[in-house]
Amino acid sequence: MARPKIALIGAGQIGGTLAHLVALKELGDVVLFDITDGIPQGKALDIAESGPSEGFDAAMTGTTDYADIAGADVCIVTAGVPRKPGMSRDDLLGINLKVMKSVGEGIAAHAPDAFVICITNPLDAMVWALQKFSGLPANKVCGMAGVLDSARFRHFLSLEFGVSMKDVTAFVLGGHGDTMVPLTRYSTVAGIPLPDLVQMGWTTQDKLDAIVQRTRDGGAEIVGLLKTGSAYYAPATSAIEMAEAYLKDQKRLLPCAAHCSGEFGLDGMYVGVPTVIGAGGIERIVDIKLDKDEKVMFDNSVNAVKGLMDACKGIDGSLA
Ligand code: A3D
Repeated sequence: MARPKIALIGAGQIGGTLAHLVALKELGDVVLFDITDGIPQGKALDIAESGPSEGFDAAMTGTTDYADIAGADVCIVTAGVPRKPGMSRDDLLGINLKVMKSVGEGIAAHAPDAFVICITNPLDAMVWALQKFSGLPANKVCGMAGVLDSARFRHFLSLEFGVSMKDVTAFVLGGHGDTMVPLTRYSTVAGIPLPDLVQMGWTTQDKLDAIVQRTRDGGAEIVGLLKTGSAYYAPATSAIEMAEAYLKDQKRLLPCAAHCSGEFGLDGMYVGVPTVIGAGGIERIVDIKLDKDEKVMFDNSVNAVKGLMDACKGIDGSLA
């Protein structure tokens, strides 16, 4: 059977890291696409030359021609610009919306059957626009954010509790921005919910609140340290987890930006929700019950995403 074909649209920091991970995990052959000639070809050749040492045979191609992504099984989109210190994700909207238009048209023309994972920020509005521009089925287009935000939350919690990250599960829902919603009630250590761990004296409510806030600020913390761009190792790993769930039909239950039509009382918009990812793409949205406080936070986040969607409609009339 032929190896799966994985197209990476955008060969910058995340795109290059994605290509390396695909190769190391032998998930399939890679086509790295970018508008800047030389970068995708150079990164593809560099990674291919690590094959003999690592022992992988995945083919690596770099290109500036959309025709080369033909028939891709998965497309991961990072094309656009990242933020710099002092910028919010929302500041990227105007420029990245135009990028989503060209990327959507390229995918529609050459890889209409692909499972598409968008990473470009501001995430929830960009994945919504990308789905509209591409015309692909909504269950085949999703956004990566919740896996990363939850991984950051899990990392901070494992440090606080002194336990393996493997035993910490966490859910961060809502839009990928300052209003994201880390759900402490649905986050656990080996099944023990965080509020119970506070009662058991494993941590204090103040410390937990600080971890929640650090999770919300997780992207900005890295931007502040790097100064020249945003995070790329953990974002790439998170998207690979989603791609692998699709390619191997794993039915993973992962939070991601998915098209809600009825779930969580939403209609026709993308926001971070728990989903099941398998060979059918986003096979299910898990409509968990939110309590009063969680609902207030989730609605606040949804409203922030709606504001960005309205801004997109103002820029590009075809989205209205
Ligand atoms: P960067 O290293 O700048 O790579 C972006 C690449 O996109 C560059 O190589 C550009 O040449 C290329 N590009 C620009 N326009 C186009 C186009 N029209 N078609 C094809 N390629 C194009 O950025 P990065 O890889 O660090 O980040 C990429 C995106 O991911 C940014 O928008 C970030 O804000 C976003 N991001 C999202 C998360 C989430 O959790 C959602 C996390 C980190 C970064």
